Amino acid sequence: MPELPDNPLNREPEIQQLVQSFLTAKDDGYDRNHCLHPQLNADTHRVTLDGAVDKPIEFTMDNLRNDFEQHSVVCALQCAGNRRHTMRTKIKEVSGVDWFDGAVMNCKWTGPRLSDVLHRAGVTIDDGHVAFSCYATPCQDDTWYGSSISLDRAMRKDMDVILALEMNDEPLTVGRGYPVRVITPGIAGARAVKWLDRITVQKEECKNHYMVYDYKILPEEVTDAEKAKDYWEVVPPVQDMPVNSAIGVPKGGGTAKRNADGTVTVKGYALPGGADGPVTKVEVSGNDGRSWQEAKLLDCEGETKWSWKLWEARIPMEPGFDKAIYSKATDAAGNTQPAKSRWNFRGVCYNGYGDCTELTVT
Ligand SMILES: Nc1nc2c(c(=O)[nH]1)N[C@H]1C(S)=C(S)[C@@H](COP(=O)(O)O)O[C@H]1N2
Ligand SMILES: [Mo]
Repeated sequence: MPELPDNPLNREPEIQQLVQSFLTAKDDGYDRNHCLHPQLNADTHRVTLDGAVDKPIEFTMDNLRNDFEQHSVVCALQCAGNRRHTMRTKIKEVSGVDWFDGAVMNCKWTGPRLSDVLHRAGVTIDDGHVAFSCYATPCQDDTWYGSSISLDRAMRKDMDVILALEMNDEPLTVGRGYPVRVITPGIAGARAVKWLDRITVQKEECKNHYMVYDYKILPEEVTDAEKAKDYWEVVPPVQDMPVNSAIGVPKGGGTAKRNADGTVTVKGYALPGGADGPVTKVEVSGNDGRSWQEAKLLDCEGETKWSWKLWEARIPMEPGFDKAIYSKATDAAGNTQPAKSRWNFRGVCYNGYGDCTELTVT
C-alpha cells in the first residue's frame, strides 16, 4: 500500500451560494480528492489509448486540442456521496465524508469527444468497458486512481462523454484535473478521472479500489465494514446518478421572513436521473408533503438534458418554529424522488426529498 497522502482536499461550498448561478465558477465548486493534486506539465503530458484497439496511440495535449473537433457540454458533476449527511442524520449512521447538499457543480466542459478519440484507434470489441486511469500520484487506498464506464456509453455520441481540456472556457485548474480529465454526464463524479493519463478498452470493468471497494450501493443488511467484505466484489459500481433536488434558500436551521403575501421564497437545484434529463418538474411542500406546489423552473442559457435546473417557489407558510420545507424533482423519463431513499452503509446516491428543516418562519 502506498503512503497515505495527508489531507487530500475535500470541501463543498455553502449551498445558498451554489444555487445563485447556473454555471458554477471554477473556485466555487466542491473538491473531492483521494490523492494530492499532481502538478503536471501540459507540454510533456501524454494520454495513452490502448487495450482492445487496432493500434495503441499516445496523444499529446496538442493532439487532443487540434486533431479532433472540440465539443462543449454543460452538465452537472456530482459526487455519489452528495447528500450523505441527510441519509446519516435522517435514517441511520453511514461511513464516508459528511457531504451536505453541495457536492455538485454545473459547468461547461470542452474537449474532444471520447467516441471520436476511440474511433481514431479502432475499437476491436463490441461489448466491454472503457477504463480511465491516473497513475500520476498515489491515492489513499490504491497506488493509482481509476474507473470505467460501459463501452456502449463511451461510443454513443449523444452521451456526450468528453476528454475535457477546458472548464467554463478556460484551461482546467490543477484542482479540476489539469491538463485533461474525463467528463461523463449523468454518471457519478467518481468516474470523471482527473489528471487522465491512460484510456484502455477492455472486456472487464476497472479493478481500481475506488471502482470495486467504494462507490457502491451495498444491500441494507450490510451494516459494517466486515460484512461489506462479502459484497464488494459482487455489487455493481454506481454509474448513473438518481433524480434529485435540494433546497438552498432558506437555510435549514435558520430563519425565513415571509413576503408581504404570507409566502416564503424557496430556491434550489434539481438534477435528472442519469441520461433521463432534463428535469421537467419540481414540487415544493411547506406542510410535510400533504400538498405540493409546482416551482418555477428558471430559464438558463446553455441548458442541456445533463445540466441542473435552478428553481424558485413562493409557498404559503404560517409563522412558527421547527418548520420544514420539502422539494421533489421529476425528470423527462418520469423518475421522481421518494420521500426517503434506501439506506446503504456507504451513504451513496441519497435522493430522498430535498429538505430544509428546523426552520423558523417569521
Ligand atoms: N485522479 C483522480 N480523479 C478523480 C478523483 C481522484 O481522487 N483522483 N476523485 C473523483 C471523485 S470521487 C469525484 S466526486 C470527482 C470530483 O471532482 P472535483 O474535485 O473536480 O469536484 O473527481 C473524481 N476524479
Ligand atoms: Mo466522489
